[in-house]
Amino acid sequence: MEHVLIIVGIIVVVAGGASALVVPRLRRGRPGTGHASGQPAGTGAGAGAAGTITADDGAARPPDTDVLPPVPAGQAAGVVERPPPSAGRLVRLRGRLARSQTGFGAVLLGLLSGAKLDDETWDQIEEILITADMGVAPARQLVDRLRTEVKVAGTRDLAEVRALLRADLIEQVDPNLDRALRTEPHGDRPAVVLMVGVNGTGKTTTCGRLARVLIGDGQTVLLGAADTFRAAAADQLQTWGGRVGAAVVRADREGADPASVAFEAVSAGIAAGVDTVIVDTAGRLHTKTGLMDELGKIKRVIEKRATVDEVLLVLDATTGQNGLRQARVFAEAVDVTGIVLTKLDGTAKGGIVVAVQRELGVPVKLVGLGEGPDDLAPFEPAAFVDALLGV
Ligand SMILES: Nc1nc2c(ncn2[C@@H]2O[C@H](COP(=O)(O)OP(=O)(O)O)[C@@H](O)[C@H]2O)c(=O)[nH]1
Ligand SMILES: [Mg+2]
Repeated sequence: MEHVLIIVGIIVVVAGGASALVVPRLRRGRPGTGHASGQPAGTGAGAGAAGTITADDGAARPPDTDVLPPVPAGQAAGVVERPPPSAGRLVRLRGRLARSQTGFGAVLLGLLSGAKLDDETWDQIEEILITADMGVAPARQLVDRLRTEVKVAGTRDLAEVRALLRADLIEQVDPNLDRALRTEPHGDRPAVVLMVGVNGTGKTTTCGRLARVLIGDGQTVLLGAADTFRAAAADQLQTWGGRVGAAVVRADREGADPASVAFEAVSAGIAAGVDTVIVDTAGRLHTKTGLMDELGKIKRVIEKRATVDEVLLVLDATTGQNGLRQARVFAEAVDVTGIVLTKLDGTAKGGIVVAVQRELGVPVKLVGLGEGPDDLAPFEPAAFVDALLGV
């Protein structure tokens, strides 16, 4: 019989030096002052030491897994960085979006305030919106409305048409959706966030960056590496954990049962008293049915110990219609509670925000605007539209 070793690594750095901690109560216990963000992991003085916590808090194991007690990871820790708070990030990062939307706002506004605004021009405006992946129906709706508004206002003044366009775009993005991330613990149970999506969309990166956001905002976080398909995926998550001071629960080999790892991660999170457990998953598309079954199982197994508060679907904004098709498949298999739209820095297709929200009836909660550790931002409709328009 194969045994699955769950390795629990925890990296805790205390102010001014390094210290190992065994079975800590982490809640509200911040991982120390750390070091300035931007310093590369694994360099410099004051590196943290790795300790261990036990994932075995006496709870019954799920019947279909065979999990040995955790063993000390003993891995070397890098320098723990202190990420900046997440508030206002989208505003700071909007240059990334504006760069990728080359001409979108300028072309639209040029047409709207240009010499002639006839049927052909309105068709062009609609086409630009469709080309930005907004979707045909929302683009038509926006154009119909804007057309009426421009007529009623009786103006072609650039500032005025810009204000009308901005308001209509914000409405399409829907400022009333609840985009709050549910990451607050429930009494002595941590909040649980499940990250899903196909390979390469940015799940593992988002797990790490979200951990940074939460830790920067004062929470404690544990990461679960339930992508057991490739050992490199767990290593990647562990690197993120090491940088921000989040414990990581992982299997010791490729192909281990992902649901077991998820279960152990949540159990370890409860034992350690962290605020939030973030579980990374695999996204091999060629085994679609298997993948969906696996995600369902991961969720059910976690629910033996805690509530899954968020199922975040990570979508690559550059994949357009293909991404939308993926989203549909995932939404049928798991209750997606929020969308993370990555790689918005590399596309002129910002309209995908509108299309995917319509498709799934679920809000975009986070956006990725680069590959850097702090390039994940809470989504804000007005700041997003301003960036699209190149304000
Ligand atoms: N430009 C850009 N690259 C990103 C973004 N998010 C993730 N990536 C990159 O996408 C690649 C795949 O990310 P990864 O997290 O490993 O995807 P996973 O397979 O879903 O876990 C990595 O090279 C990331 O750096 C983003 O917002 N912008
Ligand atoms: Mg991954």
